[in-house]
Amino acid sequence: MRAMDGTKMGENNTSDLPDTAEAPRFLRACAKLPVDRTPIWLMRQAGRYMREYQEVRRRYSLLDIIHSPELSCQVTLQPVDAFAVDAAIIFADILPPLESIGLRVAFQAGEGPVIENPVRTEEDVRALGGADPGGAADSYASTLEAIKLAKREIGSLPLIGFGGAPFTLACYSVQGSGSKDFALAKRLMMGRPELWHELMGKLTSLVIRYLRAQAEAGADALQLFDTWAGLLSPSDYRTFAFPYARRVVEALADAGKPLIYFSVGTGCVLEEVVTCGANVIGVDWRVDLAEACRRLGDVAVQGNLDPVALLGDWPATRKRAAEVLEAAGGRPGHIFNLGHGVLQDTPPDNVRRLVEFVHEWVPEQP
Ligand code: 1CP
Repeated sequence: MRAMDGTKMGENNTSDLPDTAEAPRFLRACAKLPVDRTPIWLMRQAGRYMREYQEVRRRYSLLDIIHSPELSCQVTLQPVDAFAVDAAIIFADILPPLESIGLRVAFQAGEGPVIENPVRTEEDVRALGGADPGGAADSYASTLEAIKLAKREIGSLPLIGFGGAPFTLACYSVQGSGSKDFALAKRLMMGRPELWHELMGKLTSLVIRYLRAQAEAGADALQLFDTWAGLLSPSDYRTFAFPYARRVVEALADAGKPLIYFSVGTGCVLEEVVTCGANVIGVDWRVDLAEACRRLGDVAVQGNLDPVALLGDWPATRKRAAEVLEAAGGRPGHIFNLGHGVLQDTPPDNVRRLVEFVHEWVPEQP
């Protein structure tokens, strides 16, 4: 694919983006094309901080919502109706698809996810469905339906599909729950490297299938969440996690949709992160955005306002949002986002103001 000025785009994945001025600004930014305004969407933009979401959650569990295309579509649209965001993200979760390879996923009252049959032994790894879908895709069939429904509702507004990166999925699969350090998972990785690689191979195949199915169902872009990558030393990340994220990106290169790789706590290895080949690299707030852009080179960048900045009075939020915008300096290919998901205590009015502020901002002429 060629950029608007006819120059060849970088080596990272290309997508079927129409090279027209009418293409939505989020998709134009994914392709590093010039935009009229900086596009913005927020990770976890649907969720607990919204009254509309709380109302749905009073009547339905998280899994009820995810397994109902209608409810999932309804929740996906809540932030689209409330704020002028430049993309929707399908309401789902990274863990339920694990059921298609034989893990049992539950969410307990405290909202923490639980894997009822965590992977601990060779037999456990062997038992996982792996590359054989075996008709078990039902665990995410409702998400694919929800994508079709949501696409019908939002028209040209881009819809983002997503999945967990293999390492982050392995963390939950082995640990069996959330954790500060995922020590059980890392212990298996360090103590049984061959078993770890076998597990990662199976998770990688699952994520590739899941993301491809979302693209085919109509998702306009795909994001790979590597939430726990920062728990690894650079050397372990390089050996045990990153190659599998890269394999996902490579396998989806022909899906024709922009791919975003978002990893948390990987500021020290950004130069390697970009070699996964994704169109867009998402960065957290622990790294200065101007520095991240320099180190990442010729790729679109998404981020990176500290989610806590949205909790306080608007002037404090605005100051930090302006810093992010100025650090990106209006470069083509900046997608404004938080450095991680929206927090539960976020006042929705701050989100509304943030979206307006980002859309009003124009870079200073040099
Ligand atoms: O009922 C609820 O509201 C519980 C909270 C919740 C929500 C809103 C969970 C449980 N999952 C979700 C939906 C969800 N999960 C989305 C929504 C789409 C959006 O609007 O953005 C997304 C993108 C996810 C992805 C996800 N789930 C990640 C990766 C992103 C991240 O935030 O790092 C992870 C790590 C999960 C696991 C998970 N699911 C739920 C919780 C509380 C967790 C994290 C548990 C932990 O801290 O270990």
